Amino acid sequence: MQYFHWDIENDGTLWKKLKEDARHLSAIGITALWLPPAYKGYSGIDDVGYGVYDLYDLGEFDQKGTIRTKYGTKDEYLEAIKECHKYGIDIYADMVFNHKMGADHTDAVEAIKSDPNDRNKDIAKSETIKAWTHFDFKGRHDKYSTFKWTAKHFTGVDYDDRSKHKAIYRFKDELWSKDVSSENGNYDYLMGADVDVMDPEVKDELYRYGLWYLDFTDVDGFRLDALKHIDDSFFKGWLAFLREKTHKELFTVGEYWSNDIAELTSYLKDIDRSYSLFDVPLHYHFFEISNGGGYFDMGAIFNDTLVKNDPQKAVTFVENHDTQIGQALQTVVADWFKPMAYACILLREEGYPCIFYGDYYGIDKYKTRAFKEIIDKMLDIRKTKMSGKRHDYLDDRDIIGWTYEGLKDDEGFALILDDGPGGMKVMDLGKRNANKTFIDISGNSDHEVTTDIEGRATFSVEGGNFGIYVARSFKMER
Ligand SMILES: [Ca+2]
Ligand SMILES: [Ca+2]
Repeated sequence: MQYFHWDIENDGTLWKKLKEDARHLSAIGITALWLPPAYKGYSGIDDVGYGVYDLYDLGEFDQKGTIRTKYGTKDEYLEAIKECHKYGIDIYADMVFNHKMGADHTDAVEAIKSDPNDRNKDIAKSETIKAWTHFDFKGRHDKYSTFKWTAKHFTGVDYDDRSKHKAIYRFKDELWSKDVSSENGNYDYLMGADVDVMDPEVKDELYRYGLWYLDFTDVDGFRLDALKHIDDSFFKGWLAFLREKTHKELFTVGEYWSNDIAELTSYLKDIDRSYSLFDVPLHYHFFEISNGGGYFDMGAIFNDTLVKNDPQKAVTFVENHDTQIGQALQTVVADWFKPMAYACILLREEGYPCIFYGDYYGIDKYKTRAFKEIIDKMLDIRKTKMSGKRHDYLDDRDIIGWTYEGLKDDEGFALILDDGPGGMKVMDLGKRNANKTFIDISGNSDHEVTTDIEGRATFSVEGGNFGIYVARSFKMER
């Protein structure tokens, strides 16, 4: 589960809440949590965590007007992790290395403006600018690291404090990294002061930081931010180093925000498949179906997705803190389809599914719906009934479905999904399930379906709706 959304209250209680929630999360079947960036951001308690100021300040030092972060203090963070481990839940920390923000001073630097639409092109002569690139972290008093960031550790900025001019400035002695996304010519620059991850001093510091973080927090893996903007080779080396030093698996998933399966596949090749990626194309399918008025070809729902092409490296998700309502990449999956999208990631064995906090608990600020009840049911089915042979029926533009036959005493389940006007489908639950009665536990219908002597049955579904059929004897685990 991604254990945050963008608009969580900045009251510093998330780590405490997590500590109290750990037992429940474990009981419903959550095995790992992606937590938000835990370090101090430039906007203090308002910072979601992506506006990184000091990577070593996990809510411990009086910097940016606060000791705690949006989510709490360093001690509360460490306690929450400990409690999760007690219940067998792994923790993945969010690593934001692409940029830093809220420098303590400016540096005078020779810089050249890049064309915003083709950053390989210079559009002015070199000039001396005042760049916000000097970080000395006075409030931390050199605890954990004495490293001070200055202009030479960055490639560029988007503001000159001398002319008060906003533009994309590349430092004259630096070049944009080559192995980044080619969007806008070269997508090395995203925001803030762009960290030059290939600089030997920076590389040393970030390698040291990775070891420190693992030792200090005891996290089990990572979520890597903004990979389109960071040289392909960096994290491959960083993770290899940490895995070798710690002898741990360090499961890692990267955010490479692209809807193009070919781009994701080529990125995975470049990093020797050393970490997983979020299945962005699958998210876009969910978004399109939910806004498509039935016209999406449901039979093609998994085509050109990571979960189909490289399931072992696919982290599937329905929504995240960037796609949610009010955010930059807003591509909200509409409510009517959301449970169906969760069925697609939770009720198949391919991929590593990630539930969004905002979908599970709802987002108070926007009064969005909480899907806790139906997700809990699906998690139960995932744990107890997703076994045996699967029969796929991805063969129709509107109504699709699949069944699992189950193993031993279990009867498996059948799922039917429809983005169109409704109808029916014959599906096979296997001979082992002949002459059994199945009921819909989705809450959408009170249908009962009985299989024939071959284990087949006809399932019907209302327009734009779904059903999850389990044997009549099924009881929720809790
Ligand atoms: Ca960059
Ligand atoms: Ca359709």
